[in-house]
Amino acid sequence: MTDTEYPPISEQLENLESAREEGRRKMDWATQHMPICERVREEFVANQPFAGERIGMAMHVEAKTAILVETLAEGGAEVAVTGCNPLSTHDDVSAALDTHENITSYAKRGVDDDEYYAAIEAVIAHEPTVTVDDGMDLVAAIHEDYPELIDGIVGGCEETTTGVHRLRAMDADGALEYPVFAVNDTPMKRLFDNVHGTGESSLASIAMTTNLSWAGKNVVVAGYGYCGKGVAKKASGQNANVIVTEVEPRRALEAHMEGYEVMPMSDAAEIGDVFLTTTGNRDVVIGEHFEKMKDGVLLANAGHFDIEIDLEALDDLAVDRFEARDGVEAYEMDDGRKLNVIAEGRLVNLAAPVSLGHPVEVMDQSFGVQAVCVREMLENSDEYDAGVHDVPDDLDKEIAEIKLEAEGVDFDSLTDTQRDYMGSWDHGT
Ligand code: RBV
Repeated sequence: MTDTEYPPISEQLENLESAREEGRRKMDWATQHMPICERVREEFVANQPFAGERIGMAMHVEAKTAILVETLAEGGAEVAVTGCNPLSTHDDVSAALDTHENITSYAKRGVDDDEYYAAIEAVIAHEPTVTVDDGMDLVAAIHEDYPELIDGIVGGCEETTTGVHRLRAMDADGALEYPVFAVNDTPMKRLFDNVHGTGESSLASIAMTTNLSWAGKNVVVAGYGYCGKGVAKKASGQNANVIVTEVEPRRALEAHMEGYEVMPMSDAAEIGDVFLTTTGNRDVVIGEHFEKMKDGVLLANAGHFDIEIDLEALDDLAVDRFEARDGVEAYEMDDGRKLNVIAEGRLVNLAAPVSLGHPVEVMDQSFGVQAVCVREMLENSDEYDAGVHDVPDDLDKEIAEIKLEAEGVDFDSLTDTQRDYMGSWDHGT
């Protein structure tokens, strides 16, 4: 492995031994609830599909992600990993990972922009043959600053909606020079992770951070994609009155037919108690909205980047700001109203001090898909040209079947007659 200037986590922490122990304890807990990754790991240990490969990763480095990292390393890869958000890393887990002989972890919580990108460069210095990204920062850095490495890269995998969106834009510009799987877009990922994972973990993080109730609140959910649907459903399940804002007419109608109030953000701003953005876009809650908001509102973001709530505008409007609680910054307006921003407007389910990310069970599914996608990319690299690729459906089904078996859920299969019927067109009344 190449020496890099940015040091691995083990060279950055005091109390390294106790950090490693605590990180390992968190991973031991997670793995007990990750039967898919366990099964895939057994297969990888036996077959060593990644022998001789170098995998570079930029993800939320906490216990569940660590299980994916280990799963890949135990399949024979050398893995270099860093964070994909300055606040989502658990240093103890990062330290525990870094003890593995095939893993180098550069992830550290609370890094500034320079350190964040230095750690990404440190991963790239390992000259990965495969990249695994959450948000596309690795792919972007390689294309912009290290294009000479692209020839040696077999392909990549992308975890999240925003990353896939960026990759598709890059592909449309003809700028994406190696194949990448859109892991986010599989049913086993987005119907569970985006919906249930985002819904449960965002609400849990906000509740734990504020100690406030959902019941009886007006909760404004910006964006009714998969994540917004999850947040709206779970908030409604906690007895909140849910208001949805949307820009896409069919999604707005879907939300309306689901029983939510739908209105523009400029109207919702006046009545919301909690605002939760899930759009993946920028400037969703802006100056004119802050001016109308009630005293004491909570503002949080569950989208990948911290640009959905315009914090610069909020800061300009504020006459004072202070840390109201751990993870809560209060912005005081000149009329005395206080607007409370949670986790600096970064994705709240991972970036608040108490956040733990999505629940273990859904990440087992997402990371199970990731693991078999890395295997597929290396096994059948000839089949994938530069560009964004859908994950083969059989791989996604393989993960679903492992999960159902682990849950002890049996299900039906088609008879031959049924299969013939479904494949034929010559039947009618
Ligand atoms: N996510 N990871 C976690 N490791 O705890 N929680 C959520 C974790 C992923 C999720 O798959 C989503 O697509 C992405 O984070 C957004 O950055």
